[in-house]
Amino acid sequence: MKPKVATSNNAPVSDEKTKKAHENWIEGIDPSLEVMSAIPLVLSTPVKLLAENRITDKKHLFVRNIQDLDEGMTMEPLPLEGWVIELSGLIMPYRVLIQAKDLLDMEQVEYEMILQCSGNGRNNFGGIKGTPWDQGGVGNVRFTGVPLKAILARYNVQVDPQVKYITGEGQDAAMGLEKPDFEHSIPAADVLDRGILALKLNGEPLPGIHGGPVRLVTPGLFGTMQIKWLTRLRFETAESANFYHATEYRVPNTLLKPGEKFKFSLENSRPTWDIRLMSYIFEPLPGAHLKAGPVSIRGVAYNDGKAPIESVLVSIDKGKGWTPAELQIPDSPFSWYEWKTEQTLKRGTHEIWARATDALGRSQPLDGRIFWNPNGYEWTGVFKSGVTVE
Ligand SMILES: Nc1nc2c(c(=O)[nH]1)N[C@H]1C(S)=C(S)[C@@H](COP(=O)(O)O)O[C@H]1N2
Ligand SMILES: [Mo]
Repeated sequence: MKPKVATSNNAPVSDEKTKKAHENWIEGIDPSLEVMSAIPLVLSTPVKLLAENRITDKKHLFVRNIQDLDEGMTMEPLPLEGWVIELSGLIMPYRVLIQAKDLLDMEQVEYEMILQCSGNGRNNFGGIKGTPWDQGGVGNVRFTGVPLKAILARYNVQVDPQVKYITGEGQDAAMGLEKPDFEHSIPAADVLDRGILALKLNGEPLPGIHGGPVRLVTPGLFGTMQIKWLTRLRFETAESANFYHATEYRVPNTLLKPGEKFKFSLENSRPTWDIRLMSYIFEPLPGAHLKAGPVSIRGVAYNDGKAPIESVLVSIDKGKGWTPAELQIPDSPFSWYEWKTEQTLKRGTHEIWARATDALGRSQPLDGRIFWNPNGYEWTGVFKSGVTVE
């Protein structure tokens, strides 16, 4: 298979980067995914592919490695045989080794859920360093695995009531001396409530590139908290001081002005844990050329699963008037909600806007830049699709 050379809209990928990625193109990944970085591998999904199916096919699913794992650079599953996950920290017994293959004999649960990088939509903030994500760092997938709670019960592990965080580590290692090894702390309450050690993606063994053979998956949290190639869980009283947890992947507790300097500490900021409210317009796609008259408009909306999405409003006149779209309530609170409506468009150029609101009263700001933050995380602004009507 000879993949096409892909470019990102806002940040043309350097020829060198694209060449490198394509020399080692992973068989089974759609060649129209955009190369954001070759090493570590970062691939973005064109929105038109997201729009094709309710469940994002594994060949279309974005890839975001902060660190590559050599044996994980494949769409094939990695062997469960010999893979060990260590539990340590404030637990009794103080160290427990779990053979990944034994998880197959336990009861499995499945979540249909959003997997989304917290940097998704970063380009909307304008001029922020980091992976230049447009809207392609998200997918709606099914993860299947064994609840951590059930594993603790099965292995007779007692968790000290002082434990507040569970820190996950993967088999991958730092890709240079200047950076530490990636890890994240997740509130123990969330992981114990619904975290699973996932063995499957969309009903098939987890591909190496998506964290096989075992991945810590906690529905409702941003992608960076979904630890691939899981090798260890530490039960702790405090959040990790690791660079990726304590400095990166955080947002300030206060609103900043665009460009304002900010020094992150554990106290003045919080990790990008819960997925922010989002909407997408899948049809018509940005840049579409349409015929005047009735136009079918459809898309999706999602949040962290803590409250149902109550409405998606659509505007064809930059927010002067809004029409409620027909919303389809999914079985899983963690997956995306599909919505649709029909509007009559006159000749000219238009912006179609979509705005979601949930039962906690949260709604998307008309201008998402009010949540500007130095690393451009958690974009939650109204989705805007510019189209031309002839
Ligand atoms: N061990 C490990 N887990 C990881 C990462 C990583 O580099 N190493 N990247 C994280 C980030 S930032 C994201 S957005 C998701 C991406 O998941 P995907 O590559 O399956 O799409 O994995 C997360 N889990
Ligand atoms: Mo991410």
